[in-house]
Amino acid sequence: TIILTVTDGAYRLTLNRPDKLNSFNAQMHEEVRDALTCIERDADARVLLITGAGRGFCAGQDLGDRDVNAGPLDLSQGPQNDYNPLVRRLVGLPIPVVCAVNGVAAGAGVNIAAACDIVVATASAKFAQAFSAIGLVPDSGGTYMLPRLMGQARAMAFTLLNERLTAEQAAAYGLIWKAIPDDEFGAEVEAIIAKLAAAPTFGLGSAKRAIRESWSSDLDASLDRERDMQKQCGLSPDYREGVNAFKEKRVPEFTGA
Ligand code: LHQ
Repeated sequence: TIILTVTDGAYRLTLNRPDKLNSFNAQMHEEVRDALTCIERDADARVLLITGAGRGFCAGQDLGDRDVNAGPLDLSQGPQNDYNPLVRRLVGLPIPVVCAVNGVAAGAGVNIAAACDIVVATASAKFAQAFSAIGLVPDSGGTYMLPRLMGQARAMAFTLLNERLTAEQAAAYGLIWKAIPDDEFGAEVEAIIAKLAAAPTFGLGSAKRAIRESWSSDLDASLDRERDMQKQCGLSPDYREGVNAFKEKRVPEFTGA
């Protein structure tokens, strides 16, 4: 239900249930878990790309895999066992996570994308919060990420009205980084991945963590964190390489360390 490849430290994870718009069932959660374990253990990992096969990115939970008429369901199990750990692991990965929204994203599919560090979408992609249409609250971090990314007015209307956003709107609202014309999408995603795979990964991972942690701290704590991280980054081989390459007017050769 997924395809995982790696070349030169660039991991590509493709959600692969295209006939169900890559919605999550138990099997897909298990395979994604295993993939993340593999990436977390790889000290040479430089970047992770998440995308979907076919015309959709991810339609959230597979609504076909539960019998809602068979008695009361405990819906906390999905977040507890599957979606919450997934979001925490994406946010916690010490490498950039790029989400290439290749088509429609709905429900948890939107919020998993919103948990990634750089999100691009094909111009034809659509975003739907979907949860409100079936009486649920946004999960997978949606109630946290959406107001922070889009502002509360947009997050509320997006959630409560369940209107579909175009990729252009999503970019204008700050939900994603940018919308890319469909015929340029593959090439531009590859260019982003190539750039990040050759980047000073330790510094990028530190910057990711600093920005993420700023959400729950004040200016003083952020300044202190930057100071401490700068100390660590300043000891990294890639810092030396970056400065030397700049002075020597050549392209740096970063190792990620
Ligand atoms: C699907 C799905 C789907 C199965 C499209 N499941 N088949 C966490 C914890 C606990 C419990 C519950 O949930 C969660 C997290 C969540 O994510 S809840 C929210 C779940 N997702 C949704 O409610 C989205 C439902 N889907 C839609 O609203 C639409 O399908 C979207 C907006 C994604 C796409 O619309 P269209 O482009 O018009 O495509 P479509 O509706 O025709 O769908 C294409 C096929 O994909 C279709 O199958 P079929 O056999 O008729 O071709 C759909 O049934 C299937 N599909 N989403 N979530």
